Amino acid sequence: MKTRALVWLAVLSAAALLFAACGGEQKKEAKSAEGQEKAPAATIKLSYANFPPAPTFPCVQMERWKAEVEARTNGGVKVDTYPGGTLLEAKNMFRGVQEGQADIGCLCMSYQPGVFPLSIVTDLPVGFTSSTVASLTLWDLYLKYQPKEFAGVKVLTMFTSAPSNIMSKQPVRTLAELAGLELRASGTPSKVLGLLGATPVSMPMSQCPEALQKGVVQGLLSSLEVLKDFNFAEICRFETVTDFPVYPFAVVMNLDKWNSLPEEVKKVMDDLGREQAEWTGRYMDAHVRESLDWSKEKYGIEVFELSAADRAEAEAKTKGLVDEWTAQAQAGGLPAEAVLKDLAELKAKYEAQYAK
Ligand code: DTR
Repeated sequence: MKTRALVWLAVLSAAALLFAACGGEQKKEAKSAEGQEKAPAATIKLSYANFPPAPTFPCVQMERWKAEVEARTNGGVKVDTYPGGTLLEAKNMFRGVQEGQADIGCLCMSYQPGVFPLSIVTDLPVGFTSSTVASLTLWDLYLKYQPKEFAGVKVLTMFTSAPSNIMSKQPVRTLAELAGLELRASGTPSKVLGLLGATPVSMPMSQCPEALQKGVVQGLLSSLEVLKDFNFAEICRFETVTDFPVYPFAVVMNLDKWNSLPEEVKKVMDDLGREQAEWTGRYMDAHVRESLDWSKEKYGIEVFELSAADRAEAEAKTKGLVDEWTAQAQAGGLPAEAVLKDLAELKAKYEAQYAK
């Protein structure tokens, strides 16, 4: 009796499976017959790696991109996000994506000197005053020059941080007070600090909380939203607005993975490239203001502005970095002068368009 019941159960389950499978097929056919191309039949799963913790701006923009892609493909694409270096770390992000350890990765170009010889032009001291302007300038330069440093991947979007300012455990009211101060930075912003007499300690942002806690550094040079997102305001009670360089980022996809995607999915992602750059810039600029208010309210931080004389001195001392980049880029066969000219024109165009 028991055996017969089991046999029936098996027969019924097999029939149910067969029915479901046929139903699925019919559903698929019906869909394409109706021309509902938007929702691919099978869900495409993509992994997206990021190096800093979830509340920070590179991850906030990642979640926004995920939501948009999932919605615009009617759930045909599912993006699994990995913040906090859980899949790839800051320095192996680019290689990891090329090798397929993650389908998509968000990288900061300033963390890998020499790897992005053209795009890194945006982390020079060229006077960006907002992330929106710098992000759109970077994206347009990328589209125009299609630099071969990104030939091994599909670039989904680019954006930058807001201009860098000093956050410190002790007051830095003047350039003179920078002398010998150990500050965390990276890439060209580190060189800026060195030229101004500070002692730059280079490392990705993800290592900064520990370096601050352990006293390896007395502060950092970055955009001010980290006061809130990393709670740095608790330890760095003094901020100096210097408007030093921005840090450029790229979101890249493994090329084989990209080539395997259906055309309608590629279109959704291509359409998002510029939009995402602008969205991130605007989010960043607004979040810097919010973070400053929050830090004043919660920790009573003090904010200093560099004097006009100090600003002029900083500019004079660091403009050699632009010449250095120009010489290096030209030696590498890049049209450095044209890139700088375009950068200045784009910056002016977007500054006119977007009030700070
Ligand atoms: N300013 C760069 C980039 C950056 C700014 N905010 C964050 C937050 C999380 C990671 C990176 C960044 C830097 O200081 O590394």
